[in-house]
Amino acid sequence: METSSDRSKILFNVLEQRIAILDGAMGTMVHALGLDEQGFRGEIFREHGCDLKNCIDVLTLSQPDAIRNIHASFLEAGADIIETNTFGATPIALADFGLAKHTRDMNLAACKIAREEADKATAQTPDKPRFVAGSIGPTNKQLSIAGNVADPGHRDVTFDEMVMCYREQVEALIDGGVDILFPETAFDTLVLKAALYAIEDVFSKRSIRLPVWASFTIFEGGRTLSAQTVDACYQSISHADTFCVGINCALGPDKLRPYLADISRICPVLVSCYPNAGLPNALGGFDITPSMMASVIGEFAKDGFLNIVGGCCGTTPDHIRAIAEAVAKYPPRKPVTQTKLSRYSGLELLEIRPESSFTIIGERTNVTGSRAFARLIKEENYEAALSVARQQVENGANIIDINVDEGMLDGPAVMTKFLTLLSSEPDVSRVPIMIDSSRWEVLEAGLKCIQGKGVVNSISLKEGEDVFLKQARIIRDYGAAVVVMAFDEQGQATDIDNKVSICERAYRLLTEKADFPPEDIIFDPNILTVATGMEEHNRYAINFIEATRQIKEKMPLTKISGGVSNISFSFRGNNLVREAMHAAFLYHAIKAGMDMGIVNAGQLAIYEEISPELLEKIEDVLFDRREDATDRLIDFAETVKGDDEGGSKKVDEWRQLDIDERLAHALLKGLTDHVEEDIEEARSKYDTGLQIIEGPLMRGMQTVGDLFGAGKMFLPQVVKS
Ligand code: THG
Repeated sequence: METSSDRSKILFNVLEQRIAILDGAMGTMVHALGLDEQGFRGEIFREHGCDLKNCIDVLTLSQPDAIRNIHASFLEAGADIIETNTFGATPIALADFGLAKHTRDMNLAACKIAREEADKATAQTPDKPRFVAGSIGPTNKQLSIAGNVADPGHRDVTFDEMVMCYREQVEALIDGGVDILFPETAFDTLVLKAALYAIEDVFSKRSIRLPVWASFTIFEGGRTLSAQTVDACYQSISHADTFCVGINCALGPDKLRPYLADISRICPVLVSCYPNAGLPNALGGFDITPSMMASVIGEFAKDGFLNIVGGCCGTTPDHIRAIAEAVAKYPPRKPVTQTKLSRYSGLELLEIRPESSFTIIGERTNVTGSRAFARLIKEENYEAALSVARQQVENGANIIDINVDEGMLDGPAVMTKFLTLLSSEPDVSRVPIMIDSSRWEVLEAGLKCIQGKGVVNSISLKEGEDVFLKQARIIRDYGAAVVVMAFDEQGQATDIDNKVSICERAYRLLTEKADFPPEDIIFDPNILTVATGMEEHNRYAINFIEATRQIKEKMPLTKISGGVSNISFSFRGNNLVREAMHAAFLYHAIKAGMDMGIVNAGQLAIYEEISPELLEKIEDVLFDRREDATDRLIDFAETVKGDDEGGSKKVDEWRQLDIDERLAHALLKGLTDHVEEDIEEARSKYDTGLQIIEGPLMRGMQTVGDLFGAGKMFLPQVVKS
């Protein structure tokens, strides 16, 4: 007897040879039958307590021959793969029709009908084997989008409930003998992640695997309903072992083109597309004819975008026949080899390339790191707490770190609430999320709330290898990247060798035993406080920087991060000195290979702007250059106190400079307060406006370019300038 793994081999063989054809729309074909309420009920559900009209899935049980005929007509039209009639056959979706308890029989019966028809067609044309894909729809519930706009923090279901629901369907589909598991028409990536999580869970419990194919749907602007871009969406599910990813339904074939091109360009697995025949017209019909559809899809095939193609809403056997003919002469797309880069996503993709500038992780959304944020969270003023996150993103944060670790708070509940609310704020949730906690329950609660590919901050070898690996595998199952602290059973690493060897040990475990891609690992070799007066702390900055250099040399695909504000805790209350220390520390750490850091976005000083006197004293401390370095910095710090509100306004000293220098300074710092008076003054000095532009302004821009090039300015500062 042929087993499912034999059939997988045959399927992959076909997909190497040619573009495979998926069937068309079940719903459209059913609609054409013109069934009334009694028709949907059939004999079996004659007495059922609620209306069943428009419950396509129930027809598997009430009108099995109708479903069988639809499969047969698509197979006859040339489909290589047919979908089981199970799009809505999950307990959650079936509950609307009072049919949840029929989930298993419905899925089993749907598989049986599809299997029999596919096998019959295969027997008739042995050189064209046919396959059955178990259709898994998005349900009628969302996880990333509020069901009710008036209550953006509420969800009708949890991630765990969604996983449970999908698990039931997946088990039945596997028992029913499908060749492919096919979560499709995903419009909320977190729901898709739940389906993939359930699939993986069933696979590992049964020690089996089947090919998995995921397809999502997009709207105007090329985003999912939950607002993710195509590349961000792919990144969110890139951890899952899919053989094919694609787009279906959506905007109709012609408008899909740019997004299909995007996914085809980045995707290391096969790519599919099965558009609808346009949106339903005023009469409920579809306007795109088989030949129109075939000509657009033929172009996609010609341009090498496709491995599997078919039709969604409104497509009939005639559409499938025309599509099959149009693509027959083109070879299948070749999957691309993706460069190994660290990639994360929120609503948008964040890709860290070798030439990328420093990645800023906003630190303010942390109850232990910000009194203001702590107060807002404790008062449950979530609206204002969200604006702290927004302020970090507006000030250039590429990722936001979220920490609600506080004794009085219910960590998992608060993390869930905050992340759920955050997902309704597209201007904030466009960046990836770093879930920061020292409690595992809080980290796992956070993982269940993010539709993007986020980062877990952090795990370590503190409690030994078993706990470490267990947590790492779970993080991997949710598809997140991870921060690993240089901490082991003996404690926190402070010297260079210890930091490096702990990271190497963690690396081996993660890559060899938890299937973790190196590019998803972020090491944090501990930024510890200097200038504390304790001699053993004097080399903390040097040790971090040197460990960074060695870790990057030994494990080049990994990333290095750290909590930058830790370095300056000795100068609490003196933000001017703290910010200068952060800038100086980062300047050197980045040169050594530090990729990202948790910082107060918007409060980074510019290295070049630190007064030479202060810089010298700071670098004496950072590099342990003299015995009395700490004392000298403390004494000097007394004389240069900035305001404690978090700004570093050097009491408008720069206003004393001459006009050219003032313009250059304002430009460099992005200051607009005095712009009008200064321009007036410049106009009286220069003959023409152009001379001002070509003179002081161009020189200012030149400086900005030079500083950025030398790693002395960060991207948000350049943008502000
Ligand atoms: N590594 C990793 N994660 C981390 C840290 C790290 N997460 C937490 C922390 N360290 C990084 N975040 C902060 C946030 C704020 C401050 C320091 C580190 C900070 N806050 C002011 C203070 O305490 O003086 C608070 C000022 C205020 O209340 O507004 O300095 O190292 N992986």
